[in-house]
Amino acid sequence: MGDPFYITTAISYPNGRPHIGHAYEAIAADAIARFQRQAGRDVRFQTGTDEHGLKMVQTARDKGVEVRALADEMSGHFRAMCDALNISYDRFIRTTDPDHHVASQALWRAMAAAGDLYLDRYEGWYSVRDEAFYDEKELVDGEGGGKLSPQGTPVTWTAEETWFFRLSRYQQPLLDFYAANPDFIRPEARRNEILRFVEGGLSDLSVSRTSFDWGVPVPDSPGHVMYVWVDALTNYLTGAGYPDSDMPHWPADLHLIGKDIVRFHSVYWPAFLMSAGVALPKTVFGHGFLLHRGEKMSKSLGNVVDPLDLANAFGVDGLRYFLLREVSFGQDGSYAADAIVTRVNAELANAFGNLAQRTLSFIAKNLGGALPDVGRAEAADAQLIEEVVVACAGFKAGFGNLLLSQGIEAWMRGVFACNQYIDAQAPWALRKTDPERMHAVLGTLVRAIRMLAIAILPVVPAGAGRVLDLLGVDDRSHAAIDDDGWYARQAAAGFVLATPAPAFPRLEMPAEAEPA
Ligand code: ME8
Repeated sequence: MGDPFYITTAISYPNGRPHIGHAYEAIAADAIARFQRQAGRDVRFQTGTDEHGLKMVQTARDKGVEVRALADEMSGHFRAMCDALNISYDRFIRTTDPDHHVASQALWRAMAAAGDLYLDRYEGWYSVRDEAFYDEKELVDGEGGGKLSPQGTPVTWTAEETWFFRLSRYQQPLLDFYAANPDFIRPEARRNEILRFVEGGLSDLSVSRTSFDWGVPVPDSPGHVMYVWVDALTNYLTGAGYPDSDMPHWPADLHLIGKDIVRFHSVYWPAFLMSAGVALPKTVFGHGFLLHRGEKMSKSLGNVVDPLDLANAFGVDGLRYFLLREVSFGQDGSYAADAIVTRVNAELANAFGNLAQRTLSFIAKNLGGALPDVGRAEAADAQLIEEVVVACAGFKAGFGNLLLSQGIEAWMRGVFACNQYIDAQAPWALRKTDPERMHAVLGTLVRAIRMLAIAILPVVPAGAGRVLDLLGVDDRSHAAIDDDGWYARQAAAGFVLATPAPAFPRLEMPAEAEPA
């Protein structure tokens, strides 16, 4: 086993069904997890649901159901979404899981033992939608004259006895940590926001609630449940085995989250961990928001779509490819049905899918499925393989550095090189005129297709997997991409190619009543 790599998504509030933003985060994390597995890392990938807090309590009350029943039902939808989208999680955690309560209470006790928790009265503003406390100075005026959080959500005045965490103590340690670990908060714009926020001074944080009881009980403090973000953040440790001292996957390599919750992950979370004497995660990456045709999703605009409807309309691979290719990772991105169809058809169906389909079905039909022998090689063949090697290396460099769309773009250059090569070499025409040369060209294409399919697996695992199944490729690791002996071995073994079905079907442009 290689070095451990622990990647997590945010855990979602199951107060409603998953939306495309949740799907986007899961897909991005999954592609990174799959990529790291190919690189030989011992990957642990966790996602799940964040089930405590006032938002859950209020939603259940509004719906007239038990909060646990709401959590069970909606958490099931999140898990089903992950399964449908080919998300290769190792654990789907629910914060109602018993081991999570154990971990949360252990972390609490460690912070208490460090002298960082004290009882006092909290009076201030709370946003139930954000599950966040805000300072008066952060609030903005709403249209009706009321106060809103900086995220634009309603705030209510709360006053209750609560436990406080001495966050103020951690201002300097956090600033020192950010300075020593420039990659802790990414991308750069998010890092700058957080630096400014922490430099502005930190107030102690209210970390328990007494006005409701749906949460993890505070140890030895009847009537108090933990503030939902305390137990929510602890999910990452629960998944690593905390409070067991043997935690091979801790510290986490990557917490992948949305830009709205970077503060919780890069200020509160490392402060809790410093207090408890637990190692800090390596990177918090705040991805952008997904907008529908440039507009925020909202129930009132009626543009909230079920990600499963999108997957049904455009295919799981199509949706995955579109989101990772279209959105520059870290920035906001926009989606719409016609943009998905255009992108998927141009790049997946036509450029790559057709390349594989034409080449492999020609071999199946005209050579009885036997891999073409070496034929008569020309400089163009070696040059194509070189371009494909560079394209795959570009993909790896992009994904290794969380520049996902750039990685895919580099890969696409390899696909385009193959298509130019086909046009220039015209292998189908060589069948009658120069079969020896045709063999060399087809063999070169098979080698290129195998490399490109292995590289793109994390993005489109189903379709690329089908191409590799067809070619009988077992080893799909990064090391295998550069193993140019594969072709000769496979041909010598007498491998026979079956007639392929298209791995990346073309999509129809939706009628005017588009699903997205
Ligand atoms: O914040 N586009 O849960 P959540 C992209 N429970 N990403 C989006 C998005 C959009 N339009 N809308 C939301 C929570 N997200 C907490 C997290 S972690 C210890 C606790 C992202 O269900 C959002 O940024 O509101 C977050 O990363 C994730 O979806 C879950 O959001």
